[in-house]
Amino acid sequence: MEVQTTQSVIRTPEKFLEGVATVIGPDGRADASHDPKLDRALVKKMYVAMVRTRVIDERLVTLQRQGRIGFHIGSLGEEGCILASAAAMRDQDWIFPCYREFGALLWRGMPLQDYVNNMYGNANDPIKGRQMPDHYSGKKYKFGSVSSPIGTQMTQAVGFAWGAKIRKEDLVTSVYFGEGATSSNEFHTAMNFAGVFKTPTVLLCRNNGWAISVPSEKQTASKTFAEKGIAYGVKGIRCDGNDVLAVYKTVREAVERAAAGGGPTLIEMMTYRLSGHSTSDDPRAYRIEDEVTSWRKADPILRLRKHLETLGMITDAEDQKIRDDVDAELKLCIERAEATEKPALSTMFTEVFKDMPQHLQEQFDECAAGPRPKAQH
Ligand SMILES: Cc1ncc(C[n+]2csc(CCOP(=O)(O)OP(=O)(O)O)c2C)c(N)n1
Repeated sequence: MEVQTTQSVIRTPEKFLEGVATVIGPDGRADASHDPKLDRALVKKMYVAMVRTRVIDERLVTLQRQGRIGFHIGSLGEEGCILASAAAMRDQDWIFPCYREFGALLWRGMPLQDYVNNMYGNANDPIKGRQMPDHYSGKKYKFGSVSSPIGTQMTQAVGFAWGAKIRKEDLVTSVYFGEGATSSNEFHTAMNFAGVFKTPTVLLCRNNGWAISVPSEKQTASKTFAEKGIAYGVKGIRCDGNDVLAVYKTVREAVERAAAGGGPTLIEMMTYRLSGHSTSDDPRAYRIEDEVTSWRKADPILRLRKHLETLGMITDAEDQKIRDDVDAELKLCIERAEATEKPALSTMFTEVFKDMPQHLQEQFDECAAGPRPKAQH
């Protein structure tokens, strides 16, 4: 059956990226005048991480469709801007995620098994199933917590950076959000605070064209999202979000500026959400397939692969091995996660307060006693 969409304007990559500076050209070669000349091992590491993220993402969607996990929200098509920006942060810096950034958390060192446990909410889930799948966090990895209400992470990242500045720590924070989140109160609060207090923060707006069913041109009357920085005295820059070298360069410069006392930067990373919003969404109801097809050709993984080819740094066999390796590792993680018991009932009450308050103690006791006997009628 033909599905009627609500979309009227198709944004091809050419249209969407008009005037945005890129580094990797269509032939895969880096523009010498903008090439950040990164260590080749780092470029390869980013590629491997992007492919791993893609393979994991696709498998998690399958698991959700099979009813083995309840939900997944992924980063299909956005791996370039997510991984390159995470790679551009220094080890001591903190990252505050939106919800599509599991690739950044793995980049920071969280073992894949821990992430898979989070998807199952089992007893080994670092947050013990207290949240939905894909609501990860990782203090150990200097990685904030995913929170469902749009935009909350922005004020957290700015506040955290302000605290670090007061304590004179050499620390920068970055925060991810979609262009839809620029319509939230939190965006304006965070931008104003960051501008006034010159916090060392890099605000990473993933402009992926859509906020669920709302196209980005209906999100604002501004010409760009980056220019929103002007009103707050915050530097705003756009970059090609599917060009790993362009993202790395832009973010790294912003990190260095922030660390040197130059204040915050708002970076609009132009990219595209190739999948539905989440596994709960069917984008065929609101967007035209031709748009998606045009963006498949601008896939950040294909783009970086072409660049690696020009450097003689990848072969088909090697590429296949990266995919096979993550596939095998993932299979094992899933097997283990499925064999792990659910968290104990008591975990609903523990680890929140140092001393459990009386009202929670009463609820805990009631829960532990099991179901109440049925009332007699
Ligand atoms: C305060 C609040 N309002 C609405 C929602 C429902 N919601 C979840 S994601 C989303 C769209 C966000 O789009 P965008 O910020 O562009 O990020 P993207 O999903 O494209 O990465 C909405 C409206 C929510 N989670 N929180």
